[in-house]
Amino acid sequence: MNINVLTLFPKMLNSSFQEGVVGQAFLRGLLNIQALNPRDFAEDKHKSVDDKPFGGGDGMVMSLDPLTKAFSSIPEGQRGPVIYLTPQGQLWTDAKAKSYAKNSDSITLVCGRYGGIDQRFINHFVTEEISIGNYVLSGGELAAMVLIDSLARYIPGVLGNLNSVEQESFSQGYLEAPLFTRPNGHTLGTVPEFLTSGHHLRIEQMRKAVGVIRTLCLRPDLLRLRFDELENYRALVLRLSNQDLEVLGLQREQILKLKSFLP
Ligand code: 6GU
Repeated sequence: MNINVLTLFPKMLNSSFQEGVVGQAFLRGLLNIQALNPRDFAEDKHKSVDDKPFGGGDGMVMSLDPLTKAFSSIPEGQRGPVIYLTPQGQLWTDAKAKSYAKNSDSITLVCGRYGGIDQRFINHFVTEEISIGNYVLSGGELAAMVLIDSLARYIPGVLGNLNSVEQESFSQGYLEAPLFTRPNGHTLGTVPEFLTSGHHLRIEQMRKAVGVIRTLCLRPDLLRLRFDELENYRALVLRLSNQDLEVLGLQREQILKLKSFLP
């Protein structure tokens, strides 16, 4: 996948493709990230990229020409959907990440700075406006990095095992069970008994049960599950010892009260 990023601060993106899973994808050529700086396309002697808004008001606006020239320097066949990162956009989701990764060979991310960009650029070139959450960032770069990271995980070959994406919270509609590693016995607690039973079917069933109940407690908005299934999982979790419940971060009282919940 080709990702073009229009940004006044291209160096900000470096950390996102020099480290970790995205960095590996970049090195292996699965992901090609290209930053374009409107400043390199400014034609006046001060290389200015912003101006006062018509009609007055606080702050500056990114100028139309440097941005448009930077964008036009991307060959037409390599632009793909054009996403403008702005707090006014629709919320980014894992479903959108999956859809872009699957359907687009190229995408272009436009990072705003100052008060925003000239509306005419949006009208003519932008296909979707995206926000990453209900807070304001000083520019779109951090949001672009969030998009790149979440997209990259859905590019075939980026994660060693595609199952590990599919098995995550947002894909399956419930959170994962807590994880533990050696040592088993520790002053901070003992690993739940079912995880050390060696019985793979029981482990998978209990992990799902714990994950579902945990979702109901922590993020009921994420849960996608039939009500009867849910009742089965609750019963399984209630059979755990108090010690196991505690180390899993669950409380019997709270699980019992979940009774009235309907998804
Ligand atoms: Cl995409 N941009 C900016 N500037 N602020 C944000 C955002 C984006 N998403 C949440 N806050």
